[in-house]
Amino acid sequence: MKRLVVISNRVSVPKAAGAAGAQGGLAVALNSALREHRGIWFGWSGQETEEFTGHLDMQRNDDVTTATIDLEPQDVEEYYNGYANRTLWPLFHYRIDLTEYDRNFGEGYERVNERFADSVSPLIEPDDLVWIHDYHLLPLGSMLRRRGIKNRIGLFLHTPWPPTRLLTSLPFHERLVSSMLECDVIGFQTTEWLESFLHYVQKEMGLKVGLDNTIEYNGRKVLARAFPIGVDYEEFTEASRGAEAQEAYERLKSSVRGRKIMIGVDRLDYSKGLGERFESFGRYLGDHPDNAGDVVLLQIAPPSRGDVASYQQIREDLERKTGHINGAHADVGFVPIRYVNRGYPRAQLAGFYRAADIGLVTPLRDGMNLVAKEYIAAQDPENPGVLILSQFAGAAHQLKDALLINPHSIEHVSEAIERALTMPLAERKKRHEKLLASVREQDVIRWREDFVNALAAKTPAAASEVATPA
Ligand code: GDG
Repeated sequence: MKRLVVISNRVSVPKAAGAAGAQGGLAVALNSALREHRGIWFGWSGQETEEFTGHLDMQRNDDVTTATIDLEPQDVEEYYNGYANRTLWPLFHYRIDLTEYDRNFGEGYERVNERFADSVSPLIEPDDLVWIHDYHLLPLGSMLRRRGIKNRIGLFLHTPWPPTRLLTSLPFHERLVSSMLECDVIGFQTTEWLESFLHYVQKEMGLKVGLDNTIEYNGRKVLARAFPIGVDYEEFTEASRGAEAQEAYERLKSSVRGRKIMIGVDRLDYSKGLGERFESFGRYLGDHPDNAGDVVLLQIAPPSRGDVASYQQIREDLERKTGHINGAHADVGFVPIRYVNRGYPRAQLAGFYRAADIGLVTPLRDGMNLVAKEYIAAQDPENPGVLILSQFAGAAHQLKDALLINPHSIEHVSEAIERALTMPLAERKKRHEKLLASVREQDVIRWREDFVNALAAKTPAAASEVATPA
């Protein structure tokens, strides 16, 4: 079996055997792929150094080798806080109003990608499969090619791909996309983002796309395909039945004293539609004064990217909105929105999901959204809750039995809350059964097997013959 070299902005490994449950599904999936393929995971350590030295910190941990580099403060400012999170992230989430174009950001982004290429190329052996992740590293494949790397290279984008009309507002957009086309496989979360990408390469670059979704570029064929990411179904359902989850479940249930619970779990990010979500709940409370004391929204929102101004802004907005809605609808012994700016261990999160009658997942735009799938996986099939899901999340392509809503319409979301709260058990079970089948089938293991098989240029038939070691 070929060795796998995974490259992402940050590297996440289990601290010790058995600690995998504390991590996200993506880290779990990549770790298991790396163990199976005896691979290396390369990325930024998250640490800063005064002057870039290229020093590689190599560690072997639970059968996975990690290699990390430190970056200079200017790199972090221009590449990570700058081009990645102030230019590409908002643009890829259709927020052209928040997109900042600054030449220094672009230069920092290229510089750090070159630094990644310099540092990782000596680790790549001739037969290795190279798998690059996400919007931080779009041009890395081309930089590896310039260093003579002839291996199969894949790139997977975890975010949406924007419509051509938005993308063309990015200075040097064609250079960026051309650099991506040096990879052999380019993966997207859904066919929607894939189609946007194919539209761009055809209309803006005049390239030919075959019926098999291969793009002809410089005499080579590049496969572009959708590989919808999933959750680690086994791990998550098991966690949701464990003691830690049960304790969290009971703690939450007893704290609401018989009231219904809605849950939201999101990194504190403007793409997640938290402000609109709070307003929708405020509308529901206003429209149903008789039921207003009967339902609580638990919103878990660990802060992220706090160095970026738009993230400080959203935090302030949400504090104001929470205060406003709670002020209008709270009573002695009752507060409608519990807004919590901290993270919880995964097992506790699973218990909270299971305790919640409604999962409220209302991003304005999201590549996939794993929270929607985790909520489904954690439910009790005999008494499942209802998922209210934004039509603009990649997950909506798959989870069609959720209550799909337009998150911009507070009336629409408020009506969906009412519908979910009053949905009969039989309908809840029927919907959940279908949703669960889809979450179970399209899990994170399948995602990475499909991608790695495409990267290894195996046909789907051949891929299904590959046994997955336990
Ligand atoms: C990007 C794309 C795509 C959240 N709070 C806590 C916690 N989380 C975990 C959730 C979930 C993960 O973080 C968030 O994943 P999402 O998919 O919902 O969103 P992004 O972070 O924006 O992820 C997205 C994803 O990449 C994967 O490709 O689906 O579209 O934007 O797993 O559970 N985990 C713990 N405590 C928390 O408080 N332990």
